Amino acid sequence: MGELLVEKHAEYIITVEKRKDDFESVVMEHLRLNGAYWGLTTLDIMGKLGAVEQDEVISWVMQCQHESGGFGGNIGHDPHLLYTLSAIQVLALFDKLHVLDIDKVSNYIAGLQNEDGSFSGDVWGEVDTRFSYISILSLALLHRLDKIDVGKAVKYIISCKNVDGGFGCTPGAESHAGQIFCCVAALAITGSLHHVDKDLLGWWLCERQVKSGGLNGRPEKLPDVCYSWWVLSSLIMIDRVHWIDKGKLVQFILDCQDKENGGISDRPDDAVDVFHTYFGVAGLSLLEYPGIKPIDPAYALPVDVVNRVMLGR
Ligand code: GRG
Ligand code: ZN
Repeated sequence: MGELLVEKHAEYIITVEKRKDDFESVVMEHLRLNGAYWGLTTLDIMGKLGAVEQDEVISWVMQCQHESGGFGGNIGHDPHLLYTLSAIQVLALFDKLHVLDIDKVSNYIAGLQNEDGSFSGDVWGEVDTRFSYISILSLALLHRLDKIDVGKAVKYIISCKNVDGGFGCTPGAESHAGQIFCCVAALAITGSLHHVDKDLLGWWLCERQVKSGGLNGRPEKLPDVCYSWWVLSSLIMIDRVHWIDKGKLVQFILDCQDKENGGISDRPDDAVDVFHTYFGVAGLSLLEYPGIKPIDPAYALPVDVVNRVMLGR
């Protein structure tokens, strides 16, 4: 059994944050605010957030805000819910939510709710249960859930439930672990988990574990470290995590580490990236791996940060 190479992963994340002109950074330019959330959350649960120049990050995050109140992926980019959530999460990590004009940001989010309770990701209108989760989580962190029709939002999410117990991106769309995470977490945050058939969904989710110990996102697909987040967090929220072999999943994640240069990949021997490094370390946190801070499966933030923001302690 190997071990989690905390120092190497921290160094990998910090250098990716700083490099601006290599291949990965160029490809990721338009998603930088997402990348910042994944990287910084990983550093925090590994106890390494102190290595980051906090003022620089916050000043850059605030420059990504658009006059509409929403955030773009980088300075000068168009606003979208995806980056707005990342901005809120990064500020929450640093205990800096007060720098936000809370009403302005929450009005932007609330303005994207549609008549049927669903949410569009931005002014262009794409509807997806990812955006329901993002809006609900963002407004919960800002203590502004009263700005939307939560009842209708929940009703829309339930209309995306399938006969296999899972959820898709829109009504009638196939169940996918990523979408299940979004729907289950949104229901958890709004206190609506009674709408989930826990045994049926738990069965579908635990069937995602394959021989190598890894999890896939749909039947017949390859295992991928990111499902250690999407599937595992969902199983925890519905109290069915004991239905998978935790030891084998820990081993699968550890086998996806780049032992030389740090970082975690989607499956053994592939190239590492910041996203899968988060999914691996956050997955290990959910599996109670020693030395890693607990992460909240619904808020996707360290439990101490969620307690500070939601309970004021
Ligand atoms: C704050 C944790 C957090 C999330 C923000 C963006 C978002 C909200 C949620 C995304 C949920 C989602 C749909 C995840 C799935 C991503 C993924 C691995 C898609 C790949 O799907 P396929 O079908 O790959 O291309 P497979 O693994 O099925 O071959
Ligand atoms: Zn993946």
